[in-house]
Amino acid sequence: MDFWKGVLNNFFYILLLNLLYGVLGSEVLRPRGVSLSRAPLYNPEEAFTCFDKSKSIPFSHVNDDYCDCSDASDEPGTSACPHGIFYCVNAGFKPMNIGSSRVNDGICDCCDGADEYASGAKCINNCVELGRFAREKELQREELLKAGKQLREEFSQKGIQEKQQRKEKLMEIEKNKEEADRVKAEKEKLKNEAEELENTALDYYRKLEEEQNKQKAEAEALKLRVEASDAFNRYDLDQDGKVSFSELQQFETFDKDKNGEVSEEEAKYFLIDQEEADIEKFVSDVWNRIKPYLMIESGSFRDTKDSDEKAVEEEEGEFNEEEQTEEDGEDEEENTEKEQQEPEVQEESPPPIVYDDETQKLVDAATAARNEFSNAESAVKDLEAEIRDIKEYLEKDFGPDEEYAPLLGQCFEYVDHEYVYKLCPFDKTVQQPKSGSMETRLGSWGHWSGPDHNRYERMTFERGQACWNGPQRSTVVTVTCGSDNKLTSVTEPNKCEYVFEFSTPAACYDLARDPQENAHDEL
Ligand code: MAN
Repeated sequence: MDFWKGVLNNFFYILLLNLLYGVLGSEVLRPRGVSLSRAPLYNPEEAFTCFDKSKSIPFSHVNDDYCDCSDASDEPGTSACPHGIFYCVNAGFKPMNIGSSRVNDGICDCCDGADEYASGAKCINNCVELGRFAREKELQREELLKAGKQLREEFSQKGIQEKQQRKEKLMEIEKNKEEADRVKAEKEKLKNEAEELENTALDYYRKLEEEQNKQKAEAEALKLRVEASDAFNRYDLDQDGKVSFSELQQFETFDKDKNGEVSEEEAKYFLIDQEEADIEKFVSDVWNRIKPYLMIESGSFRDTKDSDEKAVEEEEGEFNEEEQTEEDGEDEEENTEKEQQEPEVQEESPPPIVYDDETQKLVDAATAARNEFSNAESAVKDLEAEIRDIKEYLEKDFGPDEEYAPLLGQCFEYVDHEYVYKLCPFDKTVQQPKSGSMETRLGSWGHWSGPDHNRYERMTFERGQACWNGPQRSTVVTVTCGSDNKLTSVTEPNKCEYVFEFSTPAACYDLARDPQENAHDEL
């Protein structure tokens, strides 16, 4: 019975509310601080039940400045509950929820001043003014959106067209590449055939050359041995089959430092730091050390450096070791090089090989076939590079309608007191000191990084130049609707992390607006 009474009471109460709403517009009788949508939950004819159902209290306890409900629902219009919500009607502007602790705290939070009904604060109701201002703003925003959307449409058309053109071009190039591959394969076959013939024909000449080289090497080795043996006999003064350092001391040639006498050290140097050498040792090692000195003496040592200069340098390297300090390592290296230095005997260069007519024709044919193959090969490579570029372009995410495509290839600047910043969409962000010195890369194009509902509202550029003692530089670009493409602000909230703000018609979408902004039910 009680239940039906309650339903009826509620029904009449709601009917009454609706009637009043019809008469007074949005002014509906409800406890202070309660929103229109929650008004039916406060029925003066009934006990009030806390929203969390934890308690029922007489209706007279609602807004009695004593907190009964743990969810604060019984005190929407006072500051009695710690976490209550006070609803400002703000007629003429937009309604607002504020924390109930701000009720009667002497500060006007609601534009209609409703939150300060008992504090004595002199609040001015400026809701109408704010509403007008907001509507003007909204109008401007709509106009901007309208103009921007028109431009966005143009951008999008351009972007779609660009991709279409590239798709067509790609098909054409892929066809050309099929042909180029075919030509390349054909030219490769011809080249292989020509090279096989050339190889067979050249085999004879290669063997001939090998034979000649072998003979030449043998002759040279023999010559060297004869030379070395002659010298051995010359230096083996006592003819005991060994050349000793004391024998070498008799020859001026070995006076390396030219001080008028051949020291023991100097003589031993030529014997590879030994006391003496037999004929075998002399031929294989000692002669190689002596020969350049003899050649210098006779003036037949041809070298890039003046031979005297070289001799002096060698002396210094070898005998002034005490003077050497820091440059020791380098000099050692040079000495080793010098020790191994062979005299460059002036030889006549061998006459160029002259092939018989038949072979020459095969060589020419193979050279021509190689050239043709190499041309065919680079034609394929060029086409491959073109295909790669186009595919890379086609894979780029220029927005849902390709509207960001026209930004590729353009850069936008922002100048602050110290730097010129540049945003080159899909490429890079940079910073250049106004003094004109080197650019610093603040990031290379990474990806769109906006929230799920619109990932195109943010761009991320990453892997920029490393920061001193820090991370690599990076940039986040927030993208908003604007009547033209413009980099409007640059900040560096954290060291080497840059935030750019960029406005562009490409971002003039019709997105569902913030629900908070749509809460104009009591305007
Ligand atoms: C340069 C600029 C700055 C950056 C410092 C970090 O001066 O790139 O933006 O903060 O380097 O050392």
